[in-house]
Amino acid sequence: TTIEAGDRPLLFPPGFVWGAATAAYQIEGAAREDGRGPSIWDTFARRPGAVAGGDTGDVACDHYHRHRDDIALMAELGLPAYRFSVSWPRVRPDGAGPVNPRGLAFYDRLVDELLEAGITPYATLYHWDLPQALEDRGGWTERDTALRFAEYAGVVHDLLADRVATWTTVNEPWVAAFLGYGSGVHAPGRTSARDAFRAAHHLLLAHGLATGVLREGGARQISLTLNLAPVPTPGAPGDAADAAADLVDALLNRQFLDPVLRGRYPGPVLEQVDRAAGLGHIAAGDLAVISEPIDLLGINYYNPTYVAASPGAPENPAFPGSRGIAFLPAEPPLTAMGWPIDPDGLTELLVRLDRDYPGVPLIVTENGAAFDDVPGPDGRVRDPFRIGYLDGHLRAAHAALAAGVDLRGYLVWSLLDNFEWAEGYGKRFGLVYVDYVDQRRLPKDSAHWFRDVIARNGLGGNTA
Ligand code: GBH
Repeated sequence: TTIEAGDRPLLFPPGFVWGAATAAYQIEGAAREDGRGPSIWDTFARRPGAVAGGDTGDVACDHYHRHRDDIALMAELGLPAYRFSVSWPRVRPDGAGPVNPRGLAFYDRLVDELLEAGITPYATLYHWDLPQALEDRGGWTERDTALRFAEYAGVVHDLLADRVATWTTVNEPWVAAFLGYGSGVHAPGRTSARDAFRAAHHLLLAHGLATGVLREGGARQISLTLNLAPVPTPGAPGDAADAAADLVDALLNRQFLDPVLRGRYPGPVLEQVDRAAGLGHIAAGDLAVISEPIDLLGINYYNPTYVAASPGAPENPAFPGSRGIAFLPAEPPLTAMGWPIDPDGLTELLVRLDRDYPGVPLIVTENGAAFDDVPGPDGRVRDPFRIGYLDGHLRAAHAALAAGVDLRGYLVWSLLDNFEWAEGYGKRFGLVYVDYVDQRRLPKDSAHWFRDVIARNGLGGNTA
């Protein structure tokens, strides 16, 4: 971000939703309490070498016990909205048997406390913590898991529908399918293109079936959240580089956007599915279910994906069919994850979605960055890079609004430092620093900065 850009005050539309996000397994802890069943992440985290440092979500931020204090903190930080996820194995420990009232009661209390604090809850039903019992029966590679998900969605919706207006069915099905079942970097750690494509379809089906259940229950704000990224075309139309970018874009973005918003799979995706898995798992009528109208599309944006044609390159297991495509190393500036910082990619993405899939309101459900945050002796956490990252991406979001995109809100990933999946606790995305020794919360400079952004509904410029 240049100094000139930083000087320009920018206001967001009235009613624009500001907030922060978390996910159950990443913050709750209390993994064996009140009847919670094991999830695939409990199992995976115990696999030697799967998670950095051997970290697990057993305790995490202990949010299960500290939710009152955490909500008080959110109120202090002036957050109008909070996106959390519901743990399926807390609500229905083995995924298919009896519902666990004590697990449900936690979300009942959480939502009441949020509303008492004046914070609007945004509930996500699946953020990757599949009940292990369902994985033992095939997990997302089996159609049955989608049917069980729809039942679970109905149970949670029945409980909270009177207080929660906005629902997200599934978070980032690409990650759940292709990192969980393709590259094996995430739970359940399987490595098969066939399994990954089947998982992707069943996650989409789960979304569609749950959308039907929620709609029947009267829900009026139904969404799903996708991890989307521009895949810049390095070459001329039709050349090898352009074809490489198109395939990666199809697998990462259109594989999910097209079924949900157009009722069909893109051709290049179907070709890869057919090659790796056959088409037998895609039943007649599935795409009609998957394309049930949604009211809002959630976008998690971190960075673009850069590729080039490279004849000798081996297949990237997260992108079946990608033999001959190189995934280019990121260029600085980088976050602590090694991810590039490219706010223009967010504008490009939002403008493209508005153009290619018109009529669906958009919300950024995650955007943020990990940096090597360290509290000073005064307990203050100075995180100028995070402020710069968020400032740049808010300007990018504003540019999309100015171009006419119907963007309804922006939620920071994350409220708290938390269990960063395969990276464990070493990578810190929070607006609030968490000391994992004593569970102390320290709002970083970025948290105070964001409170001011929210208070004036935009960026004030350097002198404001
Ligand atoms: C989100 O995932 C999650 O929803 C959240 O739980 C998590 O903590 C947060 O982001 C930070 O990681 O092209 O193979 O290199 C982010 C998922 C990460 C998906 C980077 C695509 C690049 C995959 N994205 N990623 S690859």
